[in-house]
Amino acid sequence: MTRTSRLSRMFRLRGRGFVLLALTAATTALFPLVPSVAGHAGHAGHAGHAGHAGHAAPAPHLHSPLGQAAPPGAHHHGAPPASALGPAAPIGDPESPAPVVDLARSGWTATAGDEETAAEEGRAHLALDGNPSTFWHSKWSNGPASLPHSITIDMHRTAVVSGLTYQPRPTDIPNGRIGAYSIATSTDGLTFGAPVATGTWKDDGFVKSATFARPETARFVRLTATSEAGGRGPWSSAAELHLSGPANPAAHGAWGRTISFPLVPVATAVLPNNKLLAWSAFATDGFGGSNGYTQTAIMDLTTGEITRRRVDNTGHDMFCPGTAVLKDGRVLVTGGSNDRRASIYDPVTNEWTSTTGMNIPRGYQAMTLLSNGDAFVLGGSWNGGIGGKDGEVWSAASGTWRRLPGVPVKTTMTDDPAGPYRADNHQWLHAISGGRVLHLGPSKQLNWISTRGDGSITPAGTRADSTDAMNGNAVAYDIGKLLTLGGATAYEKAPATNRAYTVDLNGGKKPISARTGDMSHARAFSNSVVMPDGKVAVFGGQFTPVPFSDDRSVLTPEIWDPATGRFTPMASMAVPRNYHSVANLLPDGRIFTGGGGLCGGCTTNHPNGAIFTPPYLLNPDGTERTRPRLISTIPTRTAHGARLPVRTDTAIASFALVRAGAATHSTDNDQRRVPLTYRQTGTHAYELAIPTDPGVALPGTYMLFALDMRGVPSKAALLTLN
Ligand SMILES: [Cu+2]
Repeated sequence: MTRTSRLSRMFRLRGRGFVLLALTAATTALFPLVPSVAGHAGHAGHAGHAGHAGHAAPAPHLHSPLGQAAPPGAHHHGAPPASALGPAAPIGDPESPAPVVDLARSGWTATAGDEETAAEEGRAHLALDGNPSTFWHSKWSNGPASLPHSITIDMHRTAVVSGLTYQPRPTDIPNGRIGAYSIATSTDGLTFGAPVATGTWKDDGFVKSATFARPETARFVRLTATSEAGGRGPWSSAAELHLSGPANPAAHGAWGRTISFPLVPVATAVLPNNKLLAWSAFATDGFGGSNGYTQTAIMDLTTGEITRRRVDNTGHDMFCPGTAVLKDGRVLVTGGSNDRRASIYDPVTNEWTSTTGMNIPRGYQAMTLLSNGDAFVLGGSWNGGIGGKDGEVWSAASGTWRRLPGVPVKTTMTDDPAGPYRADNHQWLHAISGGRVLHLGPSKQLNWISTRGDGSITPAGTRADSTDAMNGNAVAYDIGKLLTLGGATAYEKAPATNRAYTVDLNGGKKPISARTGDMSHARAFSNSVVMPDGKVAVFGGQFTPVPFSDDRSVLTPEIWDPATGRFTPMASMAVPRNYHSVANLLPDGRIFTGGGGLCGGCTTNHPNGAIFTPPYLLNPDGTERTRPRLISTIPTRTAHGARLPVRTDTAIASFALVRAGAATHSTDNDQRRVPLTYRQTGTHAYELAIPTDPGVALPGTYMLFALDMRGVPSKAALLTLN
């Protein structure tokens, strides 16, 4: 039984009274999640308006409490909470957290008061088929049926429902977009109560939502359209309809408030001093040309303070770069808008310096650190000319680049219809022993790469039945084990997949690939993050990837469990995170998501972020679970093969190192999880074995987590493994 169905059964048994009680409790309980709130009392007003992120403050210092979960109803910005009696909220606020979870649609059916079946296929069930290209349409041929039109969902089980989302038909033809609407529910399909939501949706192609005046226990939900959004005719249509119910923090996690950033965080890296480095391009909200400077921002994860800074001294516009966390915790950034440049950020001195430029100019290339501390780069025809973006290696010792004529980019490319310009972008690279690398996508062909001498590349099979999966994700969730998910056969305008695969390198010569459970939602441009317990969380993305568009955004995160191979939906996101968005595991076990856009005056710029608290940290009432603590001082530096003594305040079931991530363009070749072997040396005293192989524990910045018997992680100790 899935968590969702267990939850709905719980609500079914206990009824509405329980839900209201739970929501009220959560309102007060969610606030104490973050100790920094009190310290920022003077900025309470600011935090309350963090959702108005479109107006990025030019001030260099912004204060935003971290991980602060908003209470249910906070998205109404002062209006009564959704559970209060009173007029229904017309539309949910798209910039703030919705404490809801998408209800699984399996077994659902739909009927309509009328539907077109002659001139086109417009039956009601097409609003539930998961394909936004097909849609329910009211009868229009041979004399159209007149407004109003209604469509009724039968869930075939009783559930607590608190909202509906409506996805209009594809934007090429707008006919039938619903304008004025009302929603009513029923337990028997015959008697429908007074409307639980009414309002008027805008005449555009974006996904719409309606929050009910109160959660309703129901089996049937009826959406009635009383006008066409553009007044074009007496029609109604719906590509997809979803229902949502109140989220249970212990099952679905919780979202903090939207945090304003002084730029669109297009690229991010987790730093060893508990800070998050973010940057955009020469501009905070747009890109173009090769301007020789970059807008950066550093978020202090302890205080929430965000410091903006324009970096000029490296002559490097670092938009659309390659990134690698170096063995000493510095961050190497290559190419992008200034396509040969290479820059290094040092978190100790807080300074950027230049290293030697690459031999081959690149933008949208892939990078990874190697087990020997050098860095490997491949691909990148987005800038500096198309094609020939063969491999090269940066030497940590000399700071110079060496071409690898034996590693041509060609065999790593996808079959993108746009050719090499798009086909050699964003490779998934996983460094292993001996300076070697597994290239495992997004092309369906996998390859072993050696970086010795002139280098070499040899085929390593395919990802089971996977197609090319450009702008999908690859995540190293265990030693020699990766999860790949999502992506599309082309960089843009091709349907994304909901399929996911495991790639296991532990078997010997060829990686073993297998299909695992499907995501509930097909997506590309998403970001995925491995958590200390080995589960993988995926955020954002679009059903069909289109740069600088939020059409068909997937707002439901999902968490994959390696033990079951299943994905579980999480609490809905408030802000779409698509092209140019990021996600990173933070040292406190929460997850940062942010960015999207960077398109100047467009409507899809998201100069903000939000922090997701995974279920493992939360009680059902939204309060934080008791976390194990590392009580001994952990050295900030350690070596391969070292034995690390650790004392904790409670019994520990497992320890894991998670390498600091560096994300951009749906790619993070830096993050990897390395579970540790250990022996117990006393009561709550342990000795951890740091792996001897730098191909297993790639040098760099790591977060050390201890997980208790219930799977609750400690806050991490940050250390550099070199
Ligand atoms: Cu880009």
